[in-house]
Amino acid sequence: MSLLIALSWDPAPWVERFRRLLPDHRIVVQGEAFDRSEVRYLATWGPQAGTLDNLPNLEVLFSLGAGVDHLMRYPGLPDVPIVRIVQEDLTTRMSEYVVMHCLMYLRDQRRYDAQQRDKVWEDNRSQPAARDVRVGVLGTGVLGQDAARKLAVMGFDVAAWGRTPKAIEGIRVYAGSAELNAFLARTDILVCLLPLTPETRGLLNAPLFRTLAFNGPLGGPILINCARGGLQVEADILAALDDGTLKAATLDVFETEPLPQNSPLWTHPKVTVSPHNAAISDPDVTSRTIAAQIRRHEAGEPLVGVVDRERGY
Ligand code: NDP
Ligand code: OXD
Repeated sequence: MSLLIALSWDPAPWVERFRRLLPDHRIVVQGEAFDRSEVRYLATWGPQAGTLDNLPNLEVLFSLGAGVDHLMRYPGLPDVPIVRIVQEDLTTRMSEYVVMHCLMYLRDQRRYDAQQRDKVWEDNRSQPAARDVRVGVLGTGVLGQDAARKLAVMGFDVAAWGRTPKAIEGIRVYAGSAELNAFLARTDILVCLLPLTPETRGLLNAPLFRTLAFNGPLGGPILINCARGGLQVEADILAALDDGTLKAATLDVFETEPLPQNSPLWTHPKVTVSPHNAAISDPDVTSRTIAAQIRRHEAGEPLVGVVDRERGY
């Protein structure tokens, strides 16, 4: 019985961990010779063409991340349960990223970074209170809910938007396209934690930016996208930053990754860039999570985090 590891990065740290955690399973790596009929499980990120083909006894396909858009676009995706990462470690990392960037904007940290570089001692601005800053979280799933709750703990005035209505204590929840504009109109900082699907592709575009609140205490709406680059239209973000529709943007994800050297986003003074690492899948925690799922599956218990293939997330 084999677990196949197929990654778009160095598999060695994962192989070593899985061999330790699953000594009764053969751990094989894409690119080496192995018997494809022995493969029962596949742990993958960004599989190349052919990786998922001809695995007649595959039982479960594990995404090494929370998102599964990298699998959904695979032609001829095997008809087995697709399981994504749902784990506290990843969720906590994402909420740290979201809270950190919201606080950076609240406290105008980019300005003080620049002032320090120029040895400028200047504090002549008013300091808005978190309670007066309306943060809107796109996504009421695992990551959206946790980020919304932690932002509320920091005192922000938080709302969230999802596909279906949900109750999140202390958070006003909007749902569906009918309530999107009302949600945007009360949003000073927009945080995107939606999956990339055919419905959400390109959602972060010029008309959406124009609907955001313009009367907030930060001097204009701010975008934080830590979900997927395919959700954003980068030309619209740049135009909105340049004409003042957006005050600033923090982007962890991009239409093309790695972000091309010639992208104007790298050097735009209103843009903060990070290299798609808002929430990594820590190898120790993630390999333990997947090994536990395999044990659960083999004991006849249900898998956690099974993706709805119809919805695509
Ligand atoms: P979940 O599946 O738990 O949540 C997805 C949320 O999006 C749900 O609230 C869902 O609504 C909502 N949603 C989906 N489609 C629509 C739509 N068309 N309109 C409105 N709402 C919609 O996902 P997670 O919270 O775990 O993760 C979210 C995404 O974050 C991942 O898909 C991944 O792309 C990204 N990510 C990025 C990382 C990074 O480092 N940059 C790390 C980890 C994840 P409903 O519940 O009503 O169906
Ligand atoms: C994920 C990611 O989906 O890291 O987990 O992007």
